[in-house]
Amino acid sequence: MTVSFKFDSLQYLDTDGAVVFEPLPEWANDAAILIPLYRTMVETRAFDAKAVALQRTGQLGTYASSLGQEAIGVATASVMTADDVLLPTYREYGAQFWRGTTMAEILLYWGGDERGSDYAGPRGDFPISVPIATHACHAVGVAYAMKLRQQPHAAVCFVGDGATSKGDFYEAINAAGVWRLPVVFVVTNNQWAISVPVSKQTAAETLAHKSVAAGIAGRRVDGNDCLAMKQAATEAIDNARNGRGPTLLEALTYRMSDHTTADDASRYRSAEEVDAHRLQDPIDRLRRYMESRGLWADAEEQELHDATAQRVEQQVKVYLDTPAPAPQTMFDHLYATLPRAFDAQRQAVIEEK
Ligand SMILES: Cc1ncc(C[n+]2csc(CCOP(=O)(O)OP(=O)(O)O)c2C)c(N)n1
Ligand SMILES: [Mg+2]
Repeated sequence: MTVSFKFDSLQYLDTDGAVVFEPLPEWANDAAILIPLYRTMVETRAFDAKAVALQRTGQLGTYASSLGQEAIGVATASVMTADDVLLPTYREYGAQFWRGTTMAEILLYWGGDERGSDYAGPRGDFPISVPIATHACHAVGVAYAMKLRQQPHAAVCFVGDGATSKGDFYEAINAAGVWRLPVVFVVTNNQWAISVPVSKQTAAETLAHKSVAAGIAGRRVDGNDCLAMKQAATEAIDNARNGRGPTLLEALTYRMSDHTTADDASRYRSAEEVDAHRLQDPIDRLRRYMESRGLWADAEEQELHDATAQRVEQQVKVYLDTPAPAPQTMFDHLYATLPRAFDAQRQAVIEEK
């Protein structure tokens, strides 16, 4: 017996920003909705370029770029309330900026300063999870607490395509399904897990198919189409908040950058492949769409770029002007009470100064 499931991908805009699927959501003509989305994507990209430059000039430890993936985080976060909880990976700055985490905090984080994970803004949000997929289980815990407290909130957990191969991910979607938890797993399918392409990662037809075995809703969306991304996230988060269960939302995109500044992607993929994906750029697509509707023009574009450059510089200054933490603070957040075995090490670090 053969059983098959089909997951279409939601898409409204083609690569020129022309509408290919209707009806559009009502808000798709509303400049007050679209411009902040566009602005945050542009800011995220400007930040990204600056962060890479800081790393290349020895002013940042390492950095994972979100180039080309900006729509996913920004559009999803735009649907969240302050009481929802974000559990990000290391490539979701767009979502974090939308929610109030600052560029300076992200720079501190990649500069190796723990204070960069102590967000002044969204206090309930989780820090960046570099361990792959472990935070999917934390998202289940967060959502379980929301359900227990009968709160109409959602936990939103971002993972990569590679993360969906981890046991933590399967355990998380299984538990989310059986307990019908208010959680959305946004799978950022950027086609690569460092040097491993999705085709070598799974035999599943799509990553959305993984929802079937967990008994949860599955959806695919063009993650470089900001409108489609916002609409799909709206439905998934609304379902979570209103007791209609979890969703696995597979957002299709492409990792335009190296995996991190410690990687050289030209060793395992061709320039032609990367170039082909430039056409899909989420920022260009939304801009062309807004221009075609008379919602955006060159003068506003220039103004935004100037303001963004200033903002990024100001945040870089905050980062560079922050005195480095004392070396012994590396022990501060390891345990509630530091085990005795670490006392000597901590003391040695203090004395070495
Ligand atoms: C538990 C764990 N195992 C291995 C790694 C090393 N590692 C860092 S990133 C990565 C690939 C992740 O790929 P994906 O989930 O697709 O996310 P992307 O980097 O593409 O955003 C791996 C294996 C890690 N950080 N954590
Ligand atoms: Mg990936």
